[in-house]
Amino acid sequence: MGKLLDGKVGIIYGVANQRSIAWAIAKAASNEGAKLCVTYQSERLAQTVVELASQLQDAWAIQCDVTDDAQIERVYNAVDERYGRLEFIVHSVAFARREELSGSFINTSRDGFITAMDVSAYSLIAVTRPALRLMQSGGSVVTLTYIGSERAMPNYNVMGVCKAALEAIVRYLAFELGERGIRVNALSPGPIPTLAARGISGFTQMYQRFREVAPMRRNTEADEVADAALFLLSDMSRGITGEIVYVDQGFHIVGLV
Ligand code: NAD
Ligand code: IMJ
Repeated sequence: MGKLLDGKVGIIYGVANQRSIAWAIAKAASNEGAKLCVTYQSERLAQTVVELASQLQDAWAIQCDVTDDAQIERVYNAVDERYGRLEFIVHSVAFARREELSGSFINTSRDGFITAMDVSAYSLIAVTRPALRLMQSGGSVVTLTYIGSERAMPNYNVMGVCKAALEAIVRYLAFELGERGIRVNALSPGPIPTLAARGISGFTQMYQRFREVAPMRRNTEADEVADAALFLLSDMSRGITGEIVYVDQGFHIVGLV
């Protein structure tokens, strides 16, 4: 009793390993009493993610490539069968071809643009629409964005454009789903050394620079992103929708970096 997400049913998209922001959110949500379905992109990740999910109370893992509507439908059918309802969704998914994330933005290919947009922006619509039938008592949808959506940053390139689209999608979904009691928000963390960040050219340098210029003079931790997610997923944030919440040690307010 008294837990933030007691008895709520949620789906978390985008667990790849123990470093994933989605995994930090899964752990935090589970500790607050949520029943969870965590999803992973491909068979290659199955063993890791099934093993991670087994560490949680009342959680199971299922494969879902968010570019495939049939796989998304399968996830909701499984949730329907098990619980018959859904209270929240966490969308923590992004992908662009590696060659689009270095070098000149002007060389972004048509194909690379479409792929990145499909996986990283459109998928929020794709996973929200079929969830509506299960969200009869309202709900909360949370996605993950990055400040590269509003500021031009080295190497972020097409992903910056995708995050700008994603943030606009958050507002349009919030606008439309508000009357059903469904809220839609985004978290915008500072750089965290996950699979999606390590190995990116210049990441280590900018990770270190971040700590020098952010008002709080330290890096962002996945656990503090997860705690902010708990707020957005719970009734504590019942008056908030269409919002972008920065979990970045104040980095976004600084003018001189
Ligand atoms: P991560 O690599 O652990 O997570 C990204 C996830 O996207 C992976 O689980 C991957 O399997 C999944 N994915 C990619 N293509 C997919 C597809 N077609 N179908 C289903 N899943 C797919 O890295 P992360 O840092 O935890 O990233 C999670 C989210 O956080 C992303 O949206 C990312 O843009 C955002 N974010 C990350 C940082 C950071 O510095 N790490 C900062 C701000 C925002
Ligand atoms: C990613 C690229 C360039 C600069 C970057 C990042 N900075 C940060 C990230 C400064 C913090 C991480 N980030 C916020 C992302 O959204 C990453 C998305 C991403 C990462 C990869 C790496 C592997 C790959 N494709 C990817 N697609 C999206 O092949």
